[in-house]
Amino acid sequence: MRTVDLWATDGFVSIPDGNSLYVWGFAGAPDVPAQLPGPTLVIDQGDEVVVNLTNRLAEPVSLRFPGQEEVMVLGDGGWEPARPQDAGGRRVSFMPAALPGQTITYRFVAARPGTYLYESGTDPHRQVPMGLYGAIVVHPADYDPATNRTAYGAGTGTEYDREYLMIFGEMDPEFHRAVRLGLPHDVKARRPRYWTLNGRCAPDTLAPDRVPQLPNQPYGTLIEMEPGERVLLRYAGAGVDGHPIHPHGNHTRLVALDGHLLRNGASDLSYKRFTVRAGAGETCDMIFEWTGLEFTPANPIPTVLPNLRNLVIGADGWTYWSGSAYLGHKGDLPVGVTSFNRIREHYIILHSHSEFQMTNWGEHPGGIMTFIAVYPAGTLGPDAGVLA
Ligand SMILES: [Cu+2]
Repeated sequence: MRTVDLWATDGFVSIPDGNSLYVWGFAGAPDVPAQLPGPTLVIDQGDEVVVNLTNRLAEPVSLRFPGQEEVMVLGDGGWEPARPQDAGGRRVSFMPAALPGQTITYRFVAARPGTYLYESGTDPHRQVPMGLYGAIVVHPADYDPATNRTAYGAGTGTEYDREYLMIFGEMDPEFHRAVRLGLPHDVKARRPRYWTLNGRCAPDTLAPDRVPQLPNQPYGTLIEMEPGERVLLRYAGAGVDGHPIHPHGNHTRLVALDGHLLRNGASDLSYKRFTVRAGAGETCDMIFEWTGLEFTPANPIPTVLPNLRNLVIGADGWTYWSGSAYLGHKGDLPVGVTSFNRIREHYIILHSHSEFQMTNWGEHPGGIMTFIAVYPAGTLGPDAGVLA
């Protein structure tokens, strides 16, 4: 059995344009601000999970666990099925809720491997966009981080070398301000200005996990890999909008939707796509591969240098490029250009193909954008891309 303690509370998140935004969210400890997204629950298949939710907000809050089985709530007479709540002939909550200051206890069985969301089941049209969401990753029964990294079990074609979780959302500052001040707000007037990847807006997405300047946005999304590796990308749509996501460099192979393996008996139903839409409430699991075409300076195959305009060299005066098309080699950069390249790695962009979602209140680049960093073989180490 696994026991998880969550607190529904409030806090602020940082935006790279210098703004900060009032949010609601889940915290993993008492007396700390909400974090965005809530703590990621990494569970082993078959585990019985007990979640204690303490409500520090001024209105009822509940938790729902779409995709999980045997969801129960602890009542006066013991465990009972978690049912929607009605009052005065009106549905007031999809799940039994904790009143302000109270604690409620849920239980579920993580019967199936996959990527899932957890989120508020009370006034979800307000509480989820305010930030009351997080993700559940269920590793299959035979998963072993040292010897058997697989999303859905050995033999399902979902073996991988590294895994990364990406939760998409968006924020409307007027709505957040209205909630903070207790002002009325018309949900139909919703107008997001910020789009988030693990609660962060680019370029903060590139910063490591748990950096001090983002105390309430602990999860970075720089994807790190070596050429030839299989990288599992777990997308979860926690917002209201759809987020069409693609990495450059290669297609991704979609292996599961909403925690369901795309396989029928012996027939593999997975397929490759360039852009995969992470819709509201949906999750997608994909395998990404990039080989670098094995270009080396000794290789007689001619290669074309990347277009300098695509590498943000020029008027901006900075780049992530090593200066060489060959992984692990350094080339010349124009005079006056600053390079953020560390060890002659390559960077591949991954972003929302709704290009306005790549902005922070109209300013590009921002929003849902990150990089896949491909390091020269043998340089990355085994610890990158392990969800613990
Ligand atoms: Cu693109």
